[in-house]
Amino acid sequence: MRFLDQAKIYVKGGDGGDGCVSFRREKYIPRGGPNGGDGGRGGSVVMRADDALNTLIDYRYKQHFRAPRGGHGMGRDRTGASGADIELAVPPGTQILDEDGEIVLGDLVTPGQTMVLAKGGAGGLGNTRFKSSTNRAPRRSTPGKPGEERWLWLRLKLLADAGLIGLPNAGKSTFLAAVSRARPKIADYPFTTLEPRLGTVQIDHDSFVLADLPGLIEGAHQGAGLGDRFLGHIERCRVLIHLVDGTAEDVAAAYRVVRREVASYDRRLLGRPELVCLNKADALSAALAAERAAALAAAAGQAVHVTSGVSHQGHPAVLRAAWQAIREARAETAA
Ligand SMILES: Nc1nc2c(ncn2[C@@H]2O[C@H](COP(=O)(O)OP(=O)(O)OP(=O)(O)O)[C@@H](O)[C@H]2O)c(=O)[nH]1
Ligand SMILES: [Mg+2]
Repeated sequence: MRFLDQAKIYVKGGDGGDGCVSFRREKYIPRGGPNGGDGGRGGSVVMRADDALNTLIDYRYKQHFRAPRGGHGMGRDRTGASGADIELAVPPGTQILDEDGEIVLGDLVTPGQTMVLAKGGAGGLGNTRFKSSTNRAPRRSTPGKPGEERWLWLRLKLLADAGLIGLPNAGKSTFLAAVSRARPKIADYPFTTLEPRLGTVQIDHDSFVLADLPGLIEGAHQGAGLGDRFLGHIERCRVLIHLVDGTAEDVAAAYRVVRREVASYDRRLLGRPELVCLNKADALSAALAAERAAALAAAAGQAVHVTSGVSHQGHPAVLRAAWQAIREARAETAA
């Protein structure tokens, strides 16, 4: 399994408008000269990197993009209108590959960067263009050129630095929404999140990519719930942020279920840096939060963060700790 980071799309530039055959018709001038205008150029399909986006998920639902055609030329030397370009927004870091997914045609790295995917066709020539000393009344014009068309693969190289794990309903999507511009679906029932979602988190002057993952239940490694479809994703995260719903009676048990599933999938994942959070603290009294945080810390064998996706309590501290751990993990991989 991989993140939703590739998509195949079809793009077509607009066809050019046709050139026009027309002659001047004026009173008292029996044979007016040619005045057919040129066709307008077709619109192009342009791709633009937009940092408000972080997945290619939109391109799973809409795959075909056609720019409008150019207007046809008209009499009285009027040129047809150009077709407007259409712009497709993708997250920075998107690569554009050929139809076979083998040749990289372009790389949109910085926000605002653009690339033309399919040029619109040139407009045809009107008969005015064919006037010559030997042919004063040409009946000739050319049709517009067809717009370029092709299939392309989009691939997003973005990998999640950190992943949110926990039981269903622990508040993972709420956490991601609170700390990034991502807008995952949030609802009060288990398995709201069916696909991983990525968000870019800004902390101080740094940023990292955080993945919201589907909830995990007992037996997940054998396929229960969304099962190992989900577990494969956490392999790609350098750091795990483990949210435990603080309103649950037994937070230690909730923590252990998730750890057991992670371990059954791949024991090596237990060695991943993990930040543990007692979440939904806003729904608890201070005393109860402290008591549950202590129980959770004992189960986790490390200090825990007390957090809330509602009040944002604890978020800066968790994000800073996550960034620190990501930096260390990156340094290790680089070494
Ligand atoms: N009081 C309180 N409620 C929260 C908090 N975070 C999430 N919730 C609520 O808990 C419910 C589940 O939240 P989600 O963010 O969808 O939980 P999730 O972990 O993404 O759930 P799945 O995607 O199903 O695994 C929603 O009704 C949220 O409004 C929090 O910090 N405090
Ligand atoms: Mg969710």
